[in-house]
Amino acid sequence: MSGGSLRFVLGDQLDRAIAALRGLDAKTDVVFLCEVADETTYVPHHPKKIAFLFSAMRHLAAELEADGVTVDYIRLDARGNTGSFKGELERAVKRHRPERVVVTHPGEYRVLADMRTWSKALGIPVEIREDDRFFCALETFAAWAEGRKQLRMELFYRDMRKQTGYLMDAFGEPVGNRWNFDAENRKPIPRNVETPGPRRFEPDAITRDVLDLVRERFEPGFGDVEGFGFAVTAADARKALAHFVRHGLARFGDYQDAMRQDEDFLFHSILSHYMNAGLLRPREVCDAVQKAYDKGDVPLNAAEGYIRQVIGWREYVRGIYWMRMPDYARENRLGAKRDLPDFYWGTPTAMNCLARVIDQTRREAHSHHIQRLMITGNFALLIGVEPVQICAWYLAVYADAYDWVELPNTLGMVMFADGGYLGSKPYAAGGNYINKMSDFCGSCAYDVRKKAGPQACPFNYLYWNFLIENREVLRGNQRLARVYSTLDRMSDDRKTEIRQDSLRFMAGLKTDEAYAPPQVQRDLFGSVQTPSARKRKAAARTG
Ligand code: DLZ
Ligand code: SF4
Repeated sequence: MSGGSLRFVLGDQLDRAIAALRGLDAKTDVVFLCEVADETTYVPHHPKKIAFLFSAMRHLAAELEADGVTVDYIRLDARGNTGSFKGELERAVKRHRPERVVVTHPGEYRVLADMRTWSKALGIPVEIREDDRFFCALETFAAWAEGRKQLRMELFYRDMRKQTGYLMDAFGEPVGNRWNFDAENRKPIPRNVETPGPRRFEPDAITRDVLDLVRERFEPGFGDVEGFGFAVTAADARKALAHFVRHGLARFGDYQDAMRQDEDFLFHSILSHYMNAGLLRPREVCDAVQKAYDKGDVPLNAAEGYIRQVIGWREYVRGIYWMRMPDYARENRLGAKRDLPDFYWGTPTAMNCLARVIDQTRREAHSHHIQRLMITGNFALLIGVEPVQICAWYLAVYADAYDWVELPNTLGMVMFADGGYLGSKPYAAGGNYINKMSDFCGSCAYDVRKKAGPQACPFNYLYWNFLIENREVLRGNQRLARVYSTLDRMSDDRKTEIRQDSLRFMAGLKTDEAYAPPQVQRDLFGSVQTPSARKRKAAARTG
């Protein structure tokens, strides 16, 4: 090529209109994509997530080639694959001798830190373009946040509604005269409701090749590629969007917080992995939802609830991530240090809610926000799992997880490890909440109505134990004032009982080295160590 630009597209930037491809000159430029071992192993990603990304990458490459664009695509098993973005880029630059490299701002801090070294290493300019798939530019978010004592998602969201015009009337007021219909979105799901499930797609030849590779290289892992049915092209992702808008959206609002043990998806859209990888633009998703509302096909609480997730929460966590990194990844204000229990990686647990949600995660590389926040997240919060370990778990097991979205959601929202920067109170809950929102408790070995003793639902005493253990940090939180007054009124005997039940329960949570679950420790730049490796290193240092 010599002279043109090398356009480097990462695995979660699979959008024909991505910034790095803009102004592409098909005569002189080469588009570059690479499958690299580092990205597949820095956390032990779910095999379906790896298969999804590799297949979508290969499909994008094929589409571009069919349009006459020169594509240099490095497969994971290509000879000489160095296993890293930087190594592969260096080899590509030697092959093509471009004048410059053009990339889009990545979704993870560790990749940005690496990217900033590329120009020097390669001896040519590396242009890092803003990722404009988002509604709110990072600079705009920083300007919005500046000078505010406390950030509030709701205020950011209102500004985004005004800016985008979604669900706004001709007078600049929110449609329905209210900004937020969340209070109407917490209905328990009635029995015998028919749910649509996500649209699934039969693997084509490209996907079948990828599935073979993933089976060989990444199984056994947490989950497998059996039943793989994700869309892997923008065209199919659009069909999945249309399917959701037609069959799921109308009831998404009412039941978005509900959980059912025999239903994996209820009325959720299962579109986040498409949006986060670049197959769907958030704007086209919101446009489709707005259109369905305008046509009278879906109620306002459904349209508003959905649009809020996309233009509000999703953009808000991204803004916080980039404003607060790299320090954010190290936050641990509650001083939590317990190892993640083995059952997160699939060993049995008698707690039915956790067993079901983890099993679904293993099968589908997906669970919905309340399953993540109030089951797996709530439990990790209550027993005090070290934030870096639970963050790595979420990053690994969910097909839609990248650091920009996973870290604030897990470290901030779930673990309250940022001291309330992202959310104003910890989302701690006992068994009552889970029982109200699901049908898990009916088939559980524990009794959700019992508060104490070996048969009692562990969430019931762990909830109070969490408040006792973190009293110093949390007692001043206004939103916890009522629960702390209740705790203060409890007899000493009752508090002792709570402590004893909790200690007994936690002593039984084994973290068995012999099983060697792929637990991970991630340092600032993303290198990962299993606990066994950590312990071996520590032993080597002391011995
Ligand atoms: C998650 C992932 C995986 C598993 N593999 C690759 C890969 O081989 N090549 C690639 O370009 N991207 C991959 N990704 C997505 C990257 O991890 C993601 O682009 C960065 O973390 C930046 O968000
Ligand atoms: Fe979960 Fe407790 Fe209900 Fe069992 S009884 S499913 S542990 S909330």
